[in-house]
Amino acid sequence: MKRILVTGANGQIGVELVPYLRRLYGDANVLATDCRAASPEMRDSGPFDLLDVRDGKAFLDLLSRFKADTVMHLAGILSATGEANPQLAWDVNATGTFTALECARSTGAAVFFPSSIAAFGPNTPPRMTPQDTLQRPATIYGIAKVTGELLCDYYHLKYGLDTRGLRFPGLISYVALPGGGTTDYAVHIYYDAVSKGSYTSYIAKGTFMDMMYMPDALEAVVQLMEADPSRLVHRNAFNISAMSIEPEQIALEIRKHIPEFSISYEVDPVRQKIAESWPDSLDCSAARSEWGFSPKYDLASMTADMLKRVREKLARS
Ligand code: NAD
Ligand code: AKB
Repeated sequence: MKRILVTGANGQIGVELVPYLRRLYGDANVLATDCRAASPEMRDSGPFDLLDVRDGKAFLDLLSRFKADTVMHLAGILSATGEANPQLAWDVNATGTFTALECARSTGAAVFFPSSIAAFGPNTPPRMTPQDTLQRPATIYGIAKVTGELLCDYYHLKYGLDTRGLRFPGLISYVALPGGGTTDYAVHIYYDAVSKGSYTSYIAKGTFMDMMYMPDALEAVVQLMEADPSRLVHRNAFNISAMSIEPEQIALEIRKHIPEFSISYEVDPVRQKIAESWPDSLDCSAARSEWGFSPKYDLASMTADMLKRVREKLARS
């Protein structure tokens, strides 16, 4: 990777991935794009252009003009927002991914595709979910993610495009708030712990989902994209996770830092149903053996860092 175009750069991942890539490859070599205007920090630290990923002509123009060798295709509508507007979710997530791949086919750029634990469904084996297994997701978001995974395989097989990707678990971070997903509770809990000392969870006690701290996710993206292609058996849709957790476990960990912290529950049936259709835990052995996936943060170290960073952030605002 030398020159990278990032779509959906203003989102939870993009606001951290773009600066991370700019530090590694040079500010001028990472073009951030989004359909929404950029923050001053994003705009001032390197090139930014407005791009709706459904606009193939504008996409190809930008990709060609920037001479990007890699597209990091982050633009998307997350699971809960997707269930509220399935047509929009399909349009952005599936049509947008097809458009990204078609543009990359025209220029020969490599493509990074962020799939999700949402690519699995209620009849997928839920514990230690294998890399290759049954995928019949029950959300429009998950259906579009499986479509993206299959399209990435297809563009590699048919056109030789260097397509790679990860199945992200819920990502926990303090820089930007998450954008309408089911796993968002695992970010909100830290903000409410610091600002209110309590949290009301929309996900029920005992509902396990995979999660990962953002620094590990950023490292995994670059590790995969820089990996020796001859070692990649799967190429795309690698299961990755750092922890399989449920709300009470996060609360317990927060109490080690804020003893008076309390958690209560007002379960949202829509997001609860989505959460129950996703795996409890993933088998990440393919990612470990094919490109050395090795996350550094567990629940304890992530919680300590999240509470410190959120405290600093809220004190500044
Ligand atoms: P986000 O919702 O925070 O950000 C998505 C960004 O895409 C936003 O800035 C939005 O403005 C932009 N966008 C939406 N429609 C667009 C369009 N038509 N054209 C261009 N930009 C558009 O999402 P995120 O958390 O940063 O996730 C990025 C990608 O990673 C998504 O594809 C998501 O499905 C995937 N992913 C995220 C997580 C997670 O926990 N954050 C987990 C698994 C997969
Ligand atoms: C969501 O909850 O929609 C995302 C994801 C796991 O894909 N965080």
